[in-house]
Amino acid sequence: MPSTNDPEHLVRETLTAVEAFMAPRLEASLTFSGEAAPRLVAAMRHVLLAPGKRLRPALALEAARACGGTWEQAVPAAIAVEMIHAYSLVHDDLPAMDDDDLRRGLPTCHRAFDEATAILCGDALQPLAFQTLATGFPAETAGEACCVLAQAAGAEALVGGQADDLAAERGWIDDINTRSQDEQVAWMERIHRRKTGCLFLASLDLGCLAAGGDAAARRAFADYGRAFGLAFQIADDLLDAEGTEKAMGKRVGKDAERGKLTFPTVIGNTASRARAEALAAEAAAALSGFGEPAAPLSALARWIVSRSS
Ligand code: GRG
Repeated sequence: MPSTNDPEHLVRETLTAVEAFMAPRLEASLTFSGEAAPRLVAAMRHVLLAPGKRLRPALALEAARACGGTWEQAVPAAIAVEMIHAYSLVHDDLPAMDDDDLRRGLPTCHRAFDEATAILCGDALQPLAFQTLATGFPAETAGEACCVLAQAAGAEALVGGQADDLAAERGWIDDINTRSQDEQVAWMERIHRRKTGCLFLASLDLGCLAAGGDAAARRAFADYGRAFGLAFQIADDLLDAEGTEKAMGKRVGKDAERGKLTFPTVIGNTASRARAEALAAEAAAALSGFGEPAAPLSALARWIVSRSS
């Protein structure tokens, strides 16, 4: 278990430990004994085992630990949220959506395989995530766990946020670009809360649920998660504007290319960075009552706004 007072070192240690802990478990989650199609399983392995940061598993595992539980208790939660995240990346990269060639430093799923296989790969990861929760959580909490993830992945969250984001980009709704700065900021926050934030919140909540965290703990993690999610997204916008393809393992500069609203384009780079840093501090403060066990999560909130990938 990571143990240091240097926040950056603590994050590096935590993410390395999460990766080492998760890798065999993610691999095992794709073991099928029946009739899964080999090309489909190869695509699922390509995306789920690709080198991501594993932020969502880290949130689930560390929330469980901060609630007095163990990483092991939160394994089904950590696997399930990474499956939903991986599917969303595969579908987001498709020609019908973002049409990207590079993801996590590797060819996107439809490039490595083909478009139909990539669609089916996302389709297969989703039910597997819910099966993982249904079979991995104790019977008393399995239903709630499935509901938490379903809400975060559905029409009012991940998919809804993505749909509204596309609608704005493709001009299917009023031109957002003509609205006031305040309206544009509110619009971006509403998109990001659903498209990115809800899955972070679900990761934390499932970790708490796995460890038997009480209602007060779950509320504190929700406060952390809301601030963390927006800070992450603002930092992601800044990285798209300022980062490199090599460091990011994906194409950068896409937002500007498409004239898309982002925090840097609406409020500027300096104000965006200041807002992200304030949100990171707010996230860390939300967990102050948990003391040392929440140190990795507090450090992670600060790190996501200073990261380079
Ligand atoms: C297709 C339903 C559907 C949703 C797509 C994931 C997503 C929603 C869009 C991807 C585009 C994007 C840049 C979203 C916001 C930020 C984000 C989710 C970045 C990727 O997450 P990281 O940085 O990725 O945690 P890794 O690869 O490290 O896991």
